Amino acid sequence: MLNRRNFLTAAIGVAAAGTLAACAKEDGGSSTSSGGSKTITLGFSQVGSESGWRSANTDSVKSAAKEAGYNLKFSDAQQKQENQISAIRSYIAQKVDVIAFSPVVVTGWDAVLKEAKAAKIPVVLTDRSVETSDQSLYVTLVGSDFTDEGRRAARILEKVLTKAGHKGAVKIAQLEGTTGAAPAIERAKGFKEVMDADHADDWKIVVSQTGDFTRAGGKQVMAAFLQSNPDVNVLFAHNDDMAIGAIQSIEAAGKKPGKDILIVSIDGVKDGFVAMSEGKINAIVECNPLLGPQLMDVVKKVKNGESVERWIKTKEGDYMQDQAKAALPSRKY
Ligand code: GYE
Repeated sequence: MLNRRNFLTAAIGVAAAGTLAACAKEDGGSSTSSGGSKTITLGFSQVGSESGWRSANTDSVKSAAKEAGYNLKFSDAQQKQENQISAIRSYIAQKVDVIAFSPVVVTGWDAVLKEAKAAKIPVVLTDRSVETSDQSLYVTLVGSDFTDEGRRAARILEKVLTKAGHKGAVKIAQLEGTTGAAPAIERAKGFKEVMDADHADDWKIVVSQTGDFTRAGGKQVMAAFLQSNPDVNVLFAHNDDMAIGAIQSIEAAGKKPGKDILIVSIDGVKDGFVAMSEGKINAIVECNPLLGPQLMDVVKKVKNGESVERWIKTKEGDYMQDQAKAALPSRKY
């Protein structure tokens, strides 16, 4: 049911979609490039602007579209599924060539994706996946393997514990990403898989809650964790921004992040590397947000009717604290 707040947000979404439609006229949706071939119009619905990762991803998409000479229609859904649905509907109405979007949550997309299919507009998922029984509703996913990132986080925590000379029970607090989002579900799954297989006796997730992938969320939830579970000695945060927020609460509680509470997070944004070089985050599993160039490539292929792989994965690495200072200057996001 729509409560008043959601209704207002939905109304704003519709208004935004209307503006998009108006812009489409202005920037000429079906212009022709100098070479005579029709310019590709791409409608892109972004999740929001919740994290450093997301800002880097948005910049990458916009600059790659510009570089490729596409007509990009971009909208920010402010982490609201209903805003994404209205944006996609507006792209269908504008008859864009290809729709790409990074779905805020995994479920609830079938109806709008069927509308895109009926309009013969191919859909490319970027960054996050959806759950659907009809695989024909999207062409491909360009993005990371989040389950593997969760596994890598557990493996790197093994190294962090060894390095810190940690003895005794490992009491883990987990800051989850947005509830129902692919990276939150799959990172938790991958981490737990390694934990259950190899650390059933010594590791335990004592508290776990969503911080919505934001700094404010991480700060607030960590403060509550420290009240309810003052004995946690490890934090696994599903992204750097939540870890950075949590660090503020850990310090406010008179504890040392990176020492009293060992911290592993995912993303590898610049501020994460800064916190790591200051000794406050112990290790980071990289998740690459620079998906723009790969996305533009796929969009062109899809537009030309070429076949593409079902899942185009991104390459990424893992970093320990002692690598942070050296890696920092060359970080691109
Ligand atoms: O890790 C987080 C962002 O979907 C991979 O979303 C992305 C995640 C990323 O908000 O920082």
